[in-house]
Amino acid sequence: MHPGNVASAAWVFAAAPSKAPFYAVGGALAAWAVLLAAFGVAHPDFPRAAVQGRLVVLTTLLLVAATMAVAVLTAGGEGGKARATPGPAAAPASSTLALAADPSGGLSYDKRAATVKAGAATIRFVNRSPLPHNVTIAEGGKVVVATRTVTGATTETTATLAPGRYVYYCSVDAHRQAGMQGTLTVR
Ligand SMILES: [Cu+2]
Repeated sequence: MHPGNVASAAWVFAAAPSKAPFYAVGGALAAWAVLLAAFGVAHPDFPRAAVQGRLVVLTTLLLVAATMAVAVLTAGGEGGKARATPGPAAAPASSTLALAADPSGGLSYDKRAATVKAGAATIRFVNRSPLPHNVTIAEGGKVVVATRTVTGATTETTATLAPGRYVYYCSVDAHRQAGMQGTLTVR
């Protein structure tokens, strides 16, 4: 194994969202150890030459280093993701924006931020509260689409959304000012 290959493999593994690569490299290390032990038992004069011995040591060190690197990178990657992206960016984009109003009558949605796929999108709004609410989507102060205003009901509308940063809010009275708003990322 070439050191460069180890580094690139570790990088690829770090991008993977699971511990699987750690088990893969760890498994390779374990397999190598078993292989080495078996070979040593079968060949009492092993390792014969100094070069052979050095190759064995080098391979073992590389595998150990790769295992440790992958362990650190996979652990760090997961922790980093959890810290850096609070919700929307981490979640895979859907073509449906699903929002719900606080059912107990508070002036808020169930999400402070959301992400939808660019293109034809469905906006589904559940309002189980006794107050009238809607979902209005705007980009740079310009309203793009809005659901009907409903009370104790669910409403749905569709829109074609271009990639960008939007805001969603309730346009009833001063609900937006009271906190009934969030950011929408379209990508
Ligand atoms: Cu409202």
